[in-house]
Amino acid sequence: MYSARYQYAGQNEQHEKVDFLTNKEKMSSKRKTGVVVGVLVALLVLAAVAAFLIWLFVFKDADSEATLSEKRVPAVLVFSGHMKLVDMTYDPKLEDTSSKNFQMLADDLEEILEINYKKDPFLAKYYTKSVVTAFSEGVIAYHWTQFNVPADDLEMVPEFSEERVLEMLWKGIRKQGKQSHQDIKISEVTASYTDPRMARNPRAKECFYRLEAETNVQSFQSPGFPAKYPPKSRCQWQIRAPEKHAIAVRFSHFHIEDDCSNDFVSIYDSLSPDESQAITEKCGQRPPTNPLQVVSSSNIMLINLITDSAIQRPGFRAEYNIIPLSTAKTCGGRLTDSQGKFSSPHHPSFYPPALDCKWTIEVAAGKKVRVKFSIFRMKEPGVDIRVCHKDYVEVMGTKYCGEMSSLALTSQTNILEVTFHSDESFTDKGFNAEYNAYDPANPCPDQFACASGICISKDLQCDGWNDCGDMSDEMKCKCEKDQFACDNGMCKPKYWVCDRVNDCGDESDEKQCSCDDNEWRCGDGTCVPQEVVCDTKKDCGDGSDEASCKVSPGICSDFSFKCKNQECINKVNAECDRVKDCSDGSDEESCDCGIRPYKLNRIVGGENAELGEWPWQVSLHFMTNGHVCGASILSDKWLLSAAHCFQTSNSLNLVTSNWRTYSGMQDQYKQDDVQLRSVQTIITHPNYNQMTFDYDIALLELSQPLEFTNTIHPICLPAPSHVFPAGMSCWVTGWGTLREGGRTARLLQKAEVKIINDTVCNVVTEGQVTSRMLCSGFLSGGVDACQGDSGGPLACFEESGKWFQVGIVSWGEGCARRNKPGVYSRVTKLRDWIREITGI
Ligand code: 4AZ
Repeated sequence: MYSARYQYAGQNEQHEKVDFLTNKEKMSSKRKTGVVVGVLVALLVLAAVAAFLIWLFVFKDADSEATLSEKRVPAVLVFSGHMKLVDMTYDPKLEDTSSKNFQMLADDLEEILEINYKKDPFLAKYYTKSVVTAFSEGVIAYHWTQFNVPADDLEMVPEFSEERVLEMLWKGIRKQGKQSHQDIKISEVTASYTDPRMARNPRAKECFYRLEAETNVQSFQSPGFPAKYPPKSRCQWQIRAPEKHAIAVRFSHFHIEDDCSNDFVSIYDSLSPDESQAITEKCGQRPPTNPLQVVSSSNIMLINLITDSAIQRPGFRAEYNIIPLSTAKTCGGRLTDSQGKFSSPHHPSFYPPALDCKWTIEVAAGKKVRVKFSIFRMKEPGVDIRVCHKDYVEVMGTKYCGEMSSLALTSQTNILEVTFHSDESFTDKGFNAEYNAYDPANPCPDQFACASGICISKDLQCDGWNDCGDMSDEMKCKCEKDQFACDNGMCKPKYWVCDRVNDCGDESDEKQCSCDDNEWRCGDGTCVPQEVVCDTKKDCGDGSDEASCKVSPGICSDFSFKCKNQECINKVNAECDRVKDCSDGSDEESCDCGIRPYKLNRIVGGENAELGEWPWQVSLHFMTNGHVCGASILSDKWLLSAAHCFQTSNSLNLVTSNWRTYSGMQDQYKQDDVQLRSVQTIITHPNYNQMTFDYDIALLELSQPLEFTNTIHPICLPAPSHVFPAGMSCWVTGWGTLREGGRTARLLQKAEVKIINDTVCNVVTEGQVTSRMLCSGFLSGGVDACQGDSGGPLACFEESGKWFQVGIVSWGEGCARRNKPGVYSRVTKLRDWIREITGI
């Protein structure tokens, strides 16, 4: 695969799902230290608590479909936090919940909490219990308190604000000296709203673990791992380290249900599940290449596993150890070499909370500094990335946060300062950066200097493509004869005009293409009379006039989805869209395809695919030649590939025993979890034409069925009526050569390409495409499939949440050449033949 493109933020990226609980996003997460905030804030918090409770008890109740008006459920409210005890020496025995010391002090504090809460008649009415869960040096006591509000009093719920609870506690504690327990003095107290599922009583010892971290790596795992965690788990791990140490935890295996509101793991930089000190909350499945790793800011950490009764997954296994606090919190420094690298603390692990670092880059006088962040992920719930009021990187007075696939900055002088700040809650992977000194008089020797300071090849200037990321390479261009002059001054290839893609950015390349009032514009840009639309006859070359017709059921055209019972559905892309359209349900049958079982880290730059990212991709090895062609998984027994991989001048290519198929592979030199299968039958299309590459399709029947795993899963096949419009972004994958005549790739490559309008395709291929072919790529060149990618899939992600195979890599004039896009076999046109042979 050839790929010379630079990826920009927001360009059709699919970001890793953010796993924070949605209800919590609405919650206030500011650390409360007994300060009573203004009325306005109190009202906001009240509204947030009310919204959460309504969600929790009305919508979230999975076991009941009844609404609040039909069935009122009592509310359980929990507030958790910590108290600082003064004039008390810390006794390590307090760490053992079964020790006398723990029990006596916990009992006293629980009593103090109860007395204070009960002084407020309102809180007293609903007060249920207070529990002290742990102590740490300081002396800090961790606590939570539960209030039960009966169903009849639900309207009282908004009265429970963090401010009210805190005010009551604080008032009582100030007067504490005058009451019983005079020996206990509390100087600070916090309490914030907490998910009741996380309120655990360590004295009950049910799924509650105390771990002592040390230099040696130790491990722990969720109950039932690697089989399944139990339903309705409420597990807690309190991890401690010696003073002046931080704790590092790495989840080597992590597989929790995908829906974070049901099952999740939450990690705290505290011994209390206090939202204001949450490090992260995660669910889903993570491949070994993207493990979850976290570091605490001090010598304590709390990990919770919460599950419901619906779906159980294997859970997790984690390794933990200590790092001296001096190492854990050391970051920043002076960088004086002319080039170098630096990254956020502990990257790619999550950086620790509450940390500030500063890097001062100083290069030779007269030079300037260019910094490129290749990975940038500092994402937090409820943060406006224009303000970045929580965690951020600051360069030349601008704060950066959120997620960016690339960020390049240049200095004004020979010195550049980069500061990093993480607050007390929610951390992330951070960043990886590279810098180099450059001469401002000649910032990019033999290259084009973008306004942002980065350098790109001169050939990319004025090629119609935004290579700089800030459009500076496409401004002030003199358009060539074969280029279209956009209204905004840019030049684009003439072929891009009227292809339904807004290439100029100001729509000027698509403006002149509208049809007359009584006409309809086809997908390929041609105009047809309005009355021929939805007349069950194909009038547009691409059939788009019949693609989305809501004609009466039963009327069948080439563009209808045909149900098994012969019924016709006149709806675009009806198959596997999670809506049952056929009365026999056949449009939603066999839809366990086109999904990625692994949750992926999609921010990694470059074009290497991640393990499990394309689980239908197969590598075909021929005799002793190693990888020669690609294929895709259709079912446990059938692979789809290109006929030209088998029908060659060499008859050995048709001998099944000469082929080996590798599924679940990412690295050609690694065979872990890869399934090797031999081929039982090779079936090439009877109409395959070696001269024209028409009907370039082959089916391989495997000798042994595949076992589907996280990295091995079939892709969905589109129905013959499926429409993939021009301009749609799809992905081609393979181990093909990285440039024309080059060597095949060791790691699976991915490239984003666009479906090209059929008329343009026909022009650029000089009429060589048949209706069994389609073009995809970029007319400006730079990204394409290449030798060795043949037989592999061109996959498009549909709104239904599934990947469909639109094409099979077939041919092209060279690779990634200007105006020479890749040509693919058109799967929709060959769909019926696939069904005939395989029954799929
Ligand atoms: C090949 O030789 C080949 N640029 C595959 C795809 C393309 C070119 C050549 C498309 O297998």
